[in-house]
Amino acid sequence: MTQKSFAQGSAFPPTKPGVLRLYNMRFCPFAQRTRLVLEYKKIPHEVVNIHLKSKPEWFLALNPLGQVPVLQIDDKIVPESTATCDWLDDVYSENRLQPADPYRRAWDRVLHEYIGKLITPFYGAVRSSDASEVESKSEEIKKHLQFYEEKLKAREDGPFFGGSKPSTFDFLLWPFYERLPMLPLLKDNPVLDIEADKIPTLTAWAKAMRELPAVIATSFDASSHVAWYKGHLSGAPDYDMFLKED
Ligand SMILES: N[C@@H](CCC(=O)N[C@@H](CS)C(=O)NCC(=O)O)C(=O)O
Repeated sequence: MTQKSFAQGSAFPPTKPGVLRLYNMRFCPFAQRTRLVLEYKKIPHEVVNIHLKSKPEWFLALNPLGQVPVLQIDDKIVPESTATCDWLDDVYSENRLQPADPYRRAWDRVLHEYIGKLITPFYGAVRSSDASEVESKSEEIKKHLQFYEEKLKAREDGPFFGGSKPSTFDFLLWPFYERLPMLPLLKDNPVLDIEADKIPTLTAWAKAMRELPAVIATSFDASSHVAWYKGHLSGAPDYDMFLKED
């Protein structure tokens, strides 16, 4: 299967019985969550990348909201990153990602519910051209990172939120954490750095995450994220950026 994105007017790539398919966009942090679970659990699958500025008709028929990620196998279709991660964990139930302990599972849900306090100011800052607004959003991000720092530290069994191995929440948070270092580069302002020394537990978490083959397989470095976002912000994103295919 080509990694190049499928756009409006393209022919539907036929599905095969019993083969799990992910509709993806290579730079989408939400779809990266699903890819992390697929890679971590070594679940066989194929990937169909979607051109989100010119969506194929067959993709909109599949998910009228027009968003990735979407999983498909035979007549089953699951959109929404959190639903895809839980579904994969339930169906491919070896090496569970969701904590067995109900209290811990409840708190992972809480930590996930609060993720917007990171995502909203981050994308607000990415899109803003007002330097003082960007700095105040960066302060919000840092404040919320302290919240995650304290929660992870209190678990005392790291390096992961899941303990000695990752849980679903580690994979829900990671794609956004991976993108945080692009802000000072994108805005050319070192003040926007997340200041790793002030969040030592999260910094150790990020180091452990970066060593996971699933993270290595799905990550871009900060300068690649910057290159992608510059195109995205200009209104003409290159969905096939960095692909070596002809
Ligand atoms: N709530 C969704 C958000 C997914 C999302 O925002 N995906 C973006 C790409 S990163 C998308 O498909 N955008 C296309 C659009 O909204 O038209 C999830 O968690 O899966």
